[in-house]
Formats: sequence, structure tokens, C-alpha cells
Amino acid sequence: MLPWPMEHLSWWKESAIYHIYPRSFADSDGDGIGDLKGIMDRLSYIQRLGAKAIWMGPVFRSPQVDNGYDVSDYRDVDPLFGTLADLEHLIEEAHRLGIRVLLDLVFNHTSDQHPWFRAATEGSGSRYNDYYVWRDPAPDGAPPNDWRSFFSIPAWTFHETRGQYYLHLFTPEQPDLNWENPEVRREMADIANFWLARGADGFRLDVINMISKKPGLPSLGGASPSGIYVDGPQVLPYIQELRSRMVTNREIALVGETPRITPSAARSYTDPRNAALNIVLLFDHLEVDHGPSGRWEHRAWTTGDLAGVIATWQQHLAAPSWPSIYLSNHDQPRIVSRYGSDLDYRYQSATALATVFYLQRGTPVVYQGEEIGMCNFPLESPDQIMDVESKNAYLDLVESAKLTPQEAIERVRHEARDNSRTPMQWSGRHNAGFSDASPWYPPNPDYHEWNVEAQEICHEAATSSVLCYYRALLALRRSYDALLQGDYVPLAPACVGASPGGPPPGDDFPPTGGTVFAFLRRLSSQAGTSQLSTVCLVAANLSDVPASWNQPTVAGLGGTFVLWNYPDGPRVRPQDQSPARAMAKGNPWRLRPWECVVLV
Ligand code: TEU
Repeated sequence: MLPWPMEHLSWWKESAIYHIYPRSFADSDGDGIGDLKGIMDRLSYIQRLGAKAIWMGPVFRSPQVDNGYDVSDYRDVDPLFGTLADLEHLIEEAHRLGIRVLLDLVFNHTSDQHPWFRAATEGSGSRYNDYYVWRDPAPDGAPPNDWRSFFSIPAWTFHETRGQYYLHLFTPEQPDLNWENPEVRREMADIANFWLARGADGFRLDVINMISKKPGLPSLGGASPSGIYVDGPQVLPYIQELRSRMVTNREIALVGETPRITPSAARSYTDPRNAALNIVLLFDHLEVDHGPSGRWEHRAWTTGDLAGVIATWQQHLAAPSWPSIYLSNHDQPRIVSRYGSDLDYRYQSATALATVFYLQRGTPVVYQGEEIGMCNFPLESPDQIMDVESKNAYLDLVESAKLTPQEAIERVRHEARDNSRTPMQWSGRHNAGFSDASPWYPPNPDYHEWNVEAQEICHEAATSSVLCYYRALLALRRSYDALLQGDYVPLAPACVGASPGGPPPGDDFPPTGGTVFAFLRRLSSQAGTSQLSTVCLVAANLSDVPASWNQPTVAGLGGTFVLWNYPDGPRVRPQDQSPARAMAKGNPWRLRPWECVVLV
């Protein structure tokens, strides 16, 4: 264990980021849609949670085909959410509370209603002709290549007026910008500076690793898009140029959303020496349950699958790179339904997953509602699918894969993005306290029981509710340099199995096949002539079944339990609670269903 340089930690490393989906967070003006004033009224809630930064989904003018990820004016706020003055006021108020604000810039594409695209399609000669990716049809009139959109449709749409196809990696209403055009790159830098001048502390950059396409736009022929339109040849230089043009006297953070990113690209984009991104949002840990055809085909997964992906990425993005850590967002289902146990062990599994994720090395990004254990929406009918990606997936399964509507809804309902876009559940009162009007999407029927107000009981203990536990977890993370800066040593799934002599017969903690996810965080710092080493052990049983775990490493080190999620405290050893005894080698730890502990 090498002595680690105790660096001054940048704010975007030290602080958790709270991810807000504005449309569903809090409605202040009674139109059933969340807005900026609603967010401002709730900033103190975010402050109490312990997040010192927020990332807000896009609130710019948009036709809302993809809920704001189709921008028609980057320099104005959509009236759905309020005014430009409201956003400036929100930023000021957040700063007053010591909260930094990251805006969500959708730079890979605009809306087809953006003036640039409208000008580019109203005939030749417009200076905006080359702002997008236009190509002539193939000789037989087909699209220029075989690229598919991420939304289960072709990636090209023919525009009659121009007699050409234009590229859109998402919906036809989201034409891709042509970043090869220096004018486009200049425009995007100007937009970033418009918001930096209004106090933004940085940006989440939507699908930023897709802005460069390989010259010639070669067909994939079934191969991966890596190097073609994901992590294309100019992504790094374009990001570097964008950052070099940003004018600010503050330490800002650029968080790149980078689907399908490779480890080498992730290291390259976040290497401080490249002055490109500070953080990348990874995806592999949220794809262990994807089948061969991807998101819309479920695959059984194991704790080993999950722990393996995490250990791999922790290794790939070890210092000097820096990872992000997140459990869900507006594109993913609710984590307690996806990886947890939302019926029988909802509190336990929500807190166990949060512990083994947010105590890894990297910046936690907490998505609104996960901190109170919000779960998936009970989707039964395709009529309840409002999200364009999920709707397209359903139609594709019925029309192309020839599934019955019931089979298709069964495939889509667990992963649909609508699951994480239901209104934030503030109380058990009308519409979950989200709005006085009927919300744009119905609240999850469980809001009567699962809501902020019912969980604001933290004076009792961290184990009183998911919310109380999250507050304690984020506070714990900030209180140990080993958790902020330490390395990551995977232990999980441990060589689980019968300890020497095995548990006593009839023991209800049989050795299980690796449902325990555990790791160490270690940091050595020089204190005068002596070296001070801190070791944190994080362990959780990610299953509904009790587990016995031969913790193989820190025997005899003793230590103090500093966090646990069962109200009666850690019971890793039946006969006593002295950690020293609990650490004795060969004494298997017993972890109850979804039980997690942190030992320092
Ligand atoms: O998402 C990028 C992306 O690839 C998503 O489609 C996501 O990975 C997918 O839903 C997983 O199957 C960003 C935004 O977060 C998303 O909301 C937008 O729809 C998308 O870009 C287009 O802007």
C-alpha cells in the first residue's frame, strides 16, 4: 500500500452530485410539471442530504420530443420550467447555500426546430447548411450507410426539400450536429460561456463521446460503433478545444455522459494532463442484466458479475483518472427494483446498494428519489409508456420481433425510462406533494408510504429510513480521506464457502455462492515520522438469503463499525460484537439478507 499523496481535493471529487430531473422534481406553478422555482424551494432538502452540487436535466427551450434533450434555443429557458431570470436566481440561491450547479448541455444534436436546422432545410445557400450531417442517398435511394439510432429506428431520415438524408443517432427530431465544422464548434463554446457568465459551475455533456464521426461514415456491418460514431477520432481534441475556450475564474467541472465508452477512452478523457473532462458517466455496471440483444432483453446476473465490472472500472480509472458512481438516472429503471428487493427488503436493499456503490472511489451521483427508496412504476399497458425510447422499443418488439403486446410490455416494463421519471414523492398527500394539479405522469401509487416526509425522522438513527441512512452515508464518506482518496481493493465476491470446520450444523447462515460484495479502501498518510494508515472495509450481502463470508484479509486488525443498515447493529458474529473477535481469521461473518456494514 503506497503512501498516497494527500492532495487538496477538488470540489467535484469531494462532493456528491444530486441529479435532478426538473420535469418531475417539484411543481410550483400548478401546471403538473416540475419547474425551476420548485427546485429552488427544495434546495435546503438537497443541502441536508449532504450533496454540495446539483446536475439539472435540460431546461432550455425544446419541443419536448425527448423531454428536453432536443434543444431549440440553448440561451433561453423553456416556459414549462420558468424564465431565464428564474434560472439565474436558482443559481444564486444554490451558491448561497454552498451548492454548485451543473447544467446539462446537449451538444451532439439540436432539435429539428432549432433555427439552424430550419434554415439548413429551407434551401441551399444558408450558412447553416453544413451545421448538420447531410448525405446523398445511395444509388438505389437507400440511406448512406447501415447505422441504427439508439432508439430502435434507422439513424437517417430523408428530407424532401433538400433531397438528402440527415443523420440522427436518436430521434428524427434530434439531428446530429456536424462537429467537423469549426463554426459549429465555435457556437457550442459560445453557448457554454453564456452559462458560465451566469454562474454555472460546469456542465454534464450529453453523449459527448459521439460528437466525432469517422470520416466516410463507414457502415458497421454488425460491428461495434466504437471508433465510428462512439469515441470517434476527434472526440478528445474537440473536447479539449471546447474546454480551452471556456472563460471562467472558478474551478468548473465537465462531466461527460459517455455510453459504450472504452476504458482507454475513459482514461484519456479524464486524465488531468489532457485538460478535457473531469468525470465520465459509465454504463457497464448498469448492463449486467442486459441480454444478448441489449437493454430490452433481461439476463439473470450475479453479484460476481456486478462486482467484477466495478473492480474492472475501478482499476481502469485508478489515479490519476477519476470515475463517477451512480445507481440510476432518468434513463434507467429504479435501482431498488432493478438490483434490489423492492418487495421484501426495500429499505435494506436500497441502503446496501448505496453503501457498496457510494463508498467506492469516485464521485457519487445520486438520482432524485433513490434516497427515499423510490421503485419502478407498475407499468401494465403500452399506453402508460410516454418515453420515446421505451415506446419505440415496444413497437419494435411487436412489429419486428413479432412479440405479442403482452410479451413486449413484459420485456419493456422493467427497463422503461418512465420508471424513473414519475413525480418525486415529497409526502403522502395529494399527488405525493409534487403538484396541486394532476402531474404530467401519475405518481407511483406507493407514495402514501414511501415519501420524504415519512422518512424525515433522522433524529432517531441512520437506520430509521432510507433517507436518514443516505444522509449518514454521504457524511461518512466525507469524514474519511480513505473513502475520498483511498485506493480500491476488491474482496468480493469473497471466496465464500464453508469456513474451516464450517458453521455449526443447523446454522441458518449457510455458505452461499458469492452474494457478498466487499472491498477495502486504504490510504496511508505521513504524520511526522509516523505513517498513518486507514483501512475501511465495506461489505454487503446482496441477496434475500443470509450469507456466511470468510473475510480473508483484515484478521486481527480490529477496528470500529462505523455504519450498518440493520437497526439492531452489526451481528456479523453471533456471540459477541467486539470487532476484534469478529475480525479473527477463519471466523466467518454472518450477513443477514441485504445487510451491510462498514468497518474502519
Ligand atoms: O442518453 C444517452 C443514451 O445513450 C441513452 O439513450 C441511454 O444510454 C439509453 O437510454 C440506455 O438505453 C442521453 C440522455 O441522458 C437521454 O435522456 C437522451 O434521450 C439521449 O442522450 C439523447 O439526447
